[in-house]
Amino acid sequence: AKKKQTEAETDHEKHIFELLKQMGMSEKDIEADFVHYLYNMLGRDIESDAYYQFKAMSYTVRDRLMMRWKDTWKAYNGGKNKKAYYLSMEFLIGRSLSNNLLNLGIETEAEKAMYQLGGSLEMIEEAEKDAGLGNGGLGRLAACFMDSCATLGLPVLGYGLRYEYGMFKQLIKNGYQVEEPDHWLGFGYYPWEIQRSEYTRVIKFGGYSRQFTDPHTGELTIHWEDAEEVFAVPFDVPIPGYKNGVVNTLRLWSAEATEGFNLSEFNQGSYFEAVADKSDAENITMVLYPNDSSENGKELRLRQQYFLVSASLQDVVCQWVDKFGDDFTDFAEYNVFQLNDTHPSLAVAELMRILIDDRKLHWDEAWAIVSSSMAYTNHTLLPEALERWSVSLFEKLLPRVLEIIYEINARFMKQVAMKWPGDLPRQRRMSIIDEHNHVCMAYLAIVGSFSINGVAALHSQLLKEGLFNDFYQLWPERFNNKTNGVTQRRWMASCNPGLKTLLDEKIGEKWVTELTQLSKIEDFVNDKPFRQTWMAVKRENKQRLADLVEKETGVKFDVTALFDVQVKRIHEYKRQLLNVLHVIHLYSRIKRGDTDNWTNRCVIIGGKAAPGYAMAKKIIKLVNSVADIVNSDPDVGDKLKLAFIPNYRVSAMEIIAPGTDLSEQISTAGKEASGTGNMKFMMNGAVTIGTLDGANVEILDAVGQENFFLFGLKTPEVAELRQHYYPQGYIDTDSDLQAVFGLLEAGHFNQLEPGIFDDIIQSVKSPNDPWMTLADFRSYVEAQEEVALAFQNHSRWNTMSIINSARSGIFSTDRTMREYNDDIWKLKPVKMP
Ligand code: B1N
Repeated sequence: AKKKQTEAETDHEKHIFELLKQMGMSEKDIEADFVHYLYNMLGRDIESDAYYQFKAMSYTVRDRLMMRWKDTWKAYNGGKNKKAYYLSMEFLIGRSLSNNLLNLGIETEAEKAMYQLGGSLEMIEEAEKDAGLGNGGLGRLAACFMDSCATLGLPVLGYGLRYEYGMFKQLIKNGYQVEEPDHWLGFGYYPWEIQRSEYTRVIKFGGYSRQFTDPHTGELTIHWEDAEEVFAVPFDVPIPGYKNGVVNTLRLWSAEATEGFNLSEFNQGSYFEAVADKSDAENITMVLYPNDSSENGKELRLRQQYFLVSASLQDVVCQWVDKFGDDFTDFAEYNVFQLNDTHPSLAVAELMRILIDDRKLHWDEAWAIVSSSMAYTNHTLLPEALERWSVSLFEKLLPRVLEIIYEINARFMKQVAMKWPGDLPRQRRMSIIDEHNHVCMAYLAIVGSFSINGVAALHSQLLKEGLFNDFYQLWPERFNNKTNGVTQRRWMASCNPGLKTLLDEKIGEKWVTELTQLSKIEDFVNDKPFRQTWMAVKRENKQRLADLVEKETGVKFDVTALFDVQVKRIHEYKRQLLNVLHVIHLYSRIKRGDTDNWTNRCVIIGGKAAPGYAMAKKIIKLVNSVADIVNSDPDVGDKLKLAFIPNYRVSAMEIIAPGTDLSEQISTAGKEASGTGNMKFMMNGAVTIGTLDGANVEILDAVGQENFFLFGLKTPEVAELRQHYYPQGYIDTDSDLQAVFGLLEAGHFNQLEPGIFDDIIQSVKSPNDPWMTLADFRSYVEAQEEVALAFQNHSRWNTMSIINSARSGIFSTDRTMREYNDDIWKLKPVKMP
């Protein structure tokens, strides 16, 4: 009877699935559903704000993902399949509507549907707010990874946090950055997400840990008592693969107070206070910390990290137990966790805690599982970005987790002593607990992981030689490189329709899932009509960018000029200052009439500064101040323009990258782990001016010296020069530099605000300037002169542009994900019917 019943159920299910699968993809179906959502569900009409129309279209598209999503989930969870979990504090998704339409293959249908209704798809796509749940490269990389995994059919789940407020909105007032909260959810929900309260997990903080011996069995167990508890509620976001029927999941956790939160206060009769205190719990996922590459050290940040890690690991372990009970013998063969930097590195200790305290495994069994299921990616060498949390904060917030970290360290220290007997300095250097009583999160991650990778060849090399050298000597086999990439679906196909049309016509559509196909366009490098269209596409994209600049800043760009662009977070190591010094140098040349054979240039700088990073904020002010003078000087005219684009974000880059001629990647050698903007520019036919840093090294390798403007010191030269760096020497021997500092020090750009740039001037002139800006000035100016000459030869520039794009095939995250999978995850891709 039971069997009959289940058969009947599956029959019903089949029937339901048949009904759902009739979800049509035609223009008419889309039109009907759009109208249904707009009028019936949202209670709006076709005249209403574009934002509601965007929502209606998103629901329409999401409907068409649901069955695929369910089927994919089934394919992953049906048998016993290995899965990977990408744990990340950031997923910088940006907009999703156009991306999801592209991946479903129904862009044209949606366009026609909107046209029928008298609307425009483009307009409603632009009404979508960016999901800015990340700071910069690290967060955007996670989003590109998700897109590629879905496209490759890899069973990878993203785990992150559903911040109420994402990356702040940057306004520019009187040239200064002003931050405004980014309430990206608007009123209500994100249209792409599905709340799944049934998978809510409970997260503990505080209290104390107590050993407990069972009076009957004598068994020792550990209890984490008197903790405050917070709910982690998951919201799932669908991640469709490109036209392959796969829909992967990004699961974002949101904090909610438990009913029992502050129960003691309730019991003491402080009803009002107890309810008001609910906000303490819910604050955990209130806001993204806006620091890129710098440590923050705030208690709430540690809470966020533990909240993410504990919720995600409980989620995975509970699903395991539901299916296989308490048998964990082959858990590590079927589960692998990729840690996106050290931010989720508490996972090492938390999985130990879950396995030992909750699942009653012995230490050695648990450690064997943990240390063969964790893999750690490092994203920075900057010492100021390395996370260290004080032991006292741990004692207060995560007492039980700290005990486990102590035990991990004690056992690890024994191992170090065995390998290097008597080498106390080394033991001190390698201890997870440092001499200032801080937990070094990178060391915890390394000790607990079977794979440790950097994000570009140079970066991975420097990790082995420098920062993690002791660990490399102990475990050389754990270290590997995985050069970053970007997804060509968003960063070419979706954001550069002109280029897509040209490529599809010339080499077919295969490049969309196999980017190395781009090399085929080199066959057309001498084909006249192709070259002309290539240039025309670039011209059109430059016009789009010029329109954006004018709208945002009022500055008018001449599209025949060289568009010279540096967009990224503002940081001294990225050297936006070097760029500004060059602009001042050009301005000074114009003023003294040194303009023979001149190339007109429009310089764009954009990026956010961490709100507490005073020097970065001052650099923004300097850019704006120089821009004011340069752009209003009639002597300058079209020869030179400078614009600071406010509120740089994913959706802005979708216009900026296609419209750029020259990509500025000018960090001090050895400081930029990889960079990914450099790849987006390259794909879209920009030529790079750059140092030998991060992935620039590999870009140069791919395009050759003749298609890249290389300048500056190399990493070992930077290290060597540090010993005797004397910046005044460069000024004394370089009249151009003297002219630049002459203007700066005379207050030419800040006549109404005297002295405001003194700290900037001092910092670059200081022998302690870690970024050695002046050391690279001459060589940068010379490289820029070559750029200017090359650009005058339209034909030569066009060839360089084509070659840069043609050879960008290796910088697809499809390649990156294949490498992660081949070397680290070892997942079986699924094929959906
Ligand atoms: O990660 C990117 C790289 O391409 C960049 O070179 C690198 O700078 C960036 C703390 C970071 N490294 N570290 C961070 C972000 C947030 C935070 O709170 C550090 N971001 C990077 C992708 O590999």
